[in-house]
Amino acid sequence: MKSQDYIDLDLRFGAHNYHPLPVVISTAKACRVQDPEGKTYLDFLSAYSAVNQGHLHPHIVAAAEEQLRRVSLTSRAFHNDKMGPFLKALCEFTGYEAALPMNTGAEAVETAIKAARRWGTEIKGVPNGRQKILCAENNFHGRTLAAISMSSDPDSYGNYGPYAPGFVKLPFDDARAVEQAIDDDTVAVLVEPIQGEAGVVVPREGYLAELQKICEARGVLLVFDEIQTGFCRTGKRFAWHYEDARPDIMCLGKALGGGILPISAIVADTEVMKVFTPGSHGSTFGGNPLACAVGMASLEVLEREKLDQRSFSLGEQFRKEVEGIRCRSKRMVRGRGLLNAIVFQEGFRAWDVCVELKNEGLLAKQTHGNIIRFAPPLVIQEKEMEEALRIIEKVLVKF
Ligand code: IF1
Repeated sequence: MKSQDYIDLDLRFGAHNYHPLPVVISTAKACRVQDPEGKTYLDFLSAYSAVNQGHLHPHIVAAAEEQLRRVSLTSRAFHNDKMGPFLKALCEFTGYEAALPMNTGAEAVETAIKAARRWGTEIKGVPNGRQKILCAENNFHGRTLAAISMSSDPDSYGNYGPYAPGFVKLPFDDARAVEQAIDDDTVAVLVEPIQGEAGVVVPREGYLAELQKICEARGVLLVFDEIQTGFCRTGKRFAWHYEDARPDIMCLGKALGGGILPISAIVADTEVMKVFTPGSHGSTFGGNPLACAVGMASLEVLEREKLDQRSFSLGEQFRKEVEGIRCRSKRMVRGRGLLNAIVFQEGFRAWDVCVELKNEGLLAKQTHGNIIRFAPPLVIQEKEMEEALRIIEKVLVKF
């Protein structure tokens, strides 16, 4: 079958909840993917940062294969011999005392919300039902009902009411607004340290540290959603490391699964994590031995290959070179590490650029119509980065 045949099948038998670029991927290795016709592309999306380690990293594949010969799924009704070692490795990698494994990013966010609400009632003393969580406008925290109840994007939340109560949306990058909105019922502040879907919006320096100080002073938990920004994507292990603004809870996902399985978690210190008691939260698949083996290997790759440093230095190069490209419609290049975006003028159809980039052999996706996100696997080689920059220049000069 040809690419178009697969696209037709998707349209004929699938729900139309996406508008993908017209490209079909059938194989992949490291930074490159291939379509059924055999054309190869540089992957500059990395499944929205879930493939930081590169497609089918041999170390992660080997861990999965080995585990598939042992045991894949036990449920949490029993212990398994992979979860403990994985959680220990995750705590050491992140610098927290405890971790709670789930599957998708949205579930990690739900878990953080539940932890914060319980902490609010059981430790802080907020009456149950009154717990309030402050979040940011233009956030993206996933597709569950709680996550879309925080959303300010009608595409995400439209006609899905009634929404979950207890969330207050405040402007992003405005610590003063947070300070003023905190009241006796406030249990947490939840933000992305860099807003991904909003178009890679990097807050002013000092914002994250200010949030941390305000939350500490007012007895409110600080929760960072590092699902997209985490695991070396922004040039540090976590985006909050730029400001040493340690949150009380981190939501983790995407690259924790090394591009192989959905693996998510929250990490926190025991003081917070102890609010979970038997029966109060869980998942059939969370903490399964296959996921734990893959998660552990994913962390090992990030650490051994120093992907934080690669991401940092290649990101500097990327932004510098893209800033230098002559393109009439380009307004701004922004980002950290290898999470970057080109912002075009208002009303510009970035989709057309993505189609041209695809034709030239590079895959990237627009957000908000006039912004393109560029997020290659962090294992990208210098030569591949140069190849990508030549393609981006060749296409951008036409716009
Ligand atoms: C889609 C966006 C990126 C996330 C943050 C939680 C989640 C995500 C900060 C939920 C997920 C994904 C979802 C994916 C597209 C993608 C995305 F454009 F929608 F916003 F990356 F930028 N917190 N983001 O970015 O994680 O439950 O999906 O595992 O198609 O919805 P999930």
